[in-house]
Amino acid sequence: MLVKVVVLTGAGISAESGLATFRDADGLWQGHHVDNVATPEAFHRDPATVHRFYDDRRRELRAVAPNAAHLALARLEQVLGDELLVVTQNVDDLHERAGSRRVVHMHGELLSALCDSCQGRFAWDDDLGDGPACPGCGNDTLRPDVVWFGEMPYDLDLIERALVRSDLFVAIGTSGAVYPAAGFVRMATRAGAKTLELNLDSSETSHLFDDARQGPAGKLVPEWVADVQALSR
Ligand code: BV8
Ligand code: ZN
Repeated sequence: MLVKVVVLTGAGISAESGLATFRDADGLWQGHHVDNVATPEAFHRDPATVHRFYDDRRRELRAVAPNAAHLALARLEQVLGDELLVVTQNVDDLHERAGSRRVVHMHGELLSALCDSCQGRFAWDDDLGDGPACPGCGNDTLRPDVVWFGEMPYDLDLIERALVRSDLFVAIGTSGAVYPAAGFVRMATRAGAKTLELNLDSSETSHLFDDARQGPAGKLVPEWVADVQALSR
């Protein structure tokens, strides 16, 4: 019998690919204060600094590859099909590059640009700092298509529908510090789902999970996927 699984991922799943996390010692928030690079106010106040922050991350993304954790989740999708949904807080495209198709980027994507004039969204893998013209309306009002603090995350209805009908909720590589994502474990528990956390060290929400395993995602996720595969044979 196939179980309905929702997997939430955070920066920790991409750490072993060489992408910085946010809160770890050498994390993204160390070099930049959140309020200067990840809020709409910061973008209106100083767009050049915000563009540089995201243009640098977009360039770094080209130089890295999915790791064993991303690849294991893509294999799990082969087994569970539509019964698996990956909800990521990450703006990188490593889940898709690993072969996952059923991925929701609740905080947006680095490889997408959003126009502040026509609200058009365009696949984008180049810098935005030099004010390129919007392919839709021609205005130079393109911004990174990411969800900043104070902005509404994407696809919350779809995510909440999947959570309330889930049998199993798994959080991988996330500190549980940012809402509404950090609240999903409570939503899943209320819906009667089993909950599992796979994280390098304890998070702000570890105590809310039925089972919390600590270690690198590149080791824990393939082990967990192998267990699920064995169960569903
Ligand atoms: C909103 C995109 C209205 C940009 C991001 C309730 C209470 C308190 C505050 C709030 C609240 N509700 C809303 C707020 C405000 C705010 C918020 O949560 N503030 C926090 C700081 C207190 N939330 C918002 O503003 C959100 N919008 O609320 O809109 C609304 C209200 C109600 C309902 C709906 C909407 C929007 C938040 C999104 C902001 N944008 N990213 C960008 O990427 O630049 S957030 C960004 O930071 C990430 O996307 C992610 O969400 C977060 C970072 O967290 P993690 O991914 O978990 O990364 P972190 O570094 O923290 O942790 C890494 C973990 O991995 C660690 O635990 C580490 O141990 C582990 N790890 C490391 N290496 C490994 C590993 N694990 C395994 N293997 C390894 N190798
Ligand atoms: Zn436009």
